[in-house]
Amino acid sequence: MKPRVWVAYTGGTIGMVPSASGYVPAPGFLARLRQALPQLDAPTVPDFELYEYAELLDSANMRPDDWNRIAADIAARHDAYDGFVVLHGTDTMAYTASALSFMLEGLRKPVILTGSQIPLCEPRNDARDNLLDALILAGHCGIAEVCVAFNGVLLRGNRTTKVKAEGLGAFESPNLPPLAELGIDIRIHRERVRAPAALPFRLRPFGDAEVAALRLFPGIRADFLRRALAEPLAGLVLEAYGAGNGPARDPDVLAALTQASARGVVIVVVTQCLEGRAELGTYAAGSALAAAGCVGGQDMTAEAALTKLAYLFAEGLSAAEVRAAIRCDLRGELSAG
Ligand code: ASN
Repeated sequence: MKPRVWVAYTGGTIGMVPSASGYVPAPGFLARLRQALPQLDAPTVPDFELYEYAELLDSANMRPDDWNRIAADIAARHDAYDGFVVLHGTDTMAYTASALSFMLEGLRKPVILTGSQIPLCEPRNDARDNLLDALILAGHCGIAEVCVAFNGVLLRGNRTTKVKAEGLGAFESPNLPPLAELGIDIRIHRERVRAPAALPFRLRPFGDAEVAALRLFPGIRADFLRRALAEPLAGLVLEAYGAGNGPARDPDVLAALTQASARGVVIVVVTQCLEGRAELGTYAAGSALAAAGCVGGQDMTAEAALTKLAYLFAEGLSAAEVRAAIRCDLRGELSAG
């Protein structure tokens, strides 16, 4: 019997059509898909059911309530299908993949996000291959993780970041090699795949704790930082330089961070670099951030750090508990230093 895959079509370029103001998401994707892809009936392609969301989004419009909806829809069907595909825009796919990885605790099935850089309606497109790869992986790979399948690689979702606005290889996971490579054969690197958690499957929806991200830049002013850190902010991902360094020469900036941390704002430092980790003790300019109460996010992406903060606050943890948990590997989102 063929495996059964549930496909959620949320929008994104993959299903877009041209309009006067540029590409827009369009309903009726299943019919267009069947027409464009006669191979869908091939014996190697799983059976699938496609669910089209009522409001199809350019993923630039995705919000945490959309993540909650997608997670709840997968959770409701977790036991009934062999795997899941989420068709999604590329702009915020790394955020949704990271969010789903935290929300779907004890996941037992593959959840594969994909999309494309060129819509299916164009004669030259990457939609066809990405979609077929995602369907086949969801039905057959046996990887019980939230992943991104794109341009011939399968990446752990919460390690993924969008690295190209125009190229077809839009995603990389710079701190973790791919879980699988799709060449002539599909090569799965089983040693990189996480075993399912010992916990039973459970949905962990996000609440409304306010979390945000801010990229440091030379000349950042303390009053700007103070406004960003003002109530009701619960957590901030501070994208710092290199190994987790900041403008330690500016006592007002350090005071703004120290005061916010003392009020209970959790400030997680990640690196602006694509590769490597934020370790706050490497330079004095990083130790000063630690002294101001910030925690090093190690080699997490900014996307993973932001959604992990949202997840931990939704679990009802105190600021001290969130600071401790943020450094723990919960879903394969970080490597121990
Ligand atoms: N703006 C599009 C989106 O994120 C980009 C894409 O999917 N390639 O929905």
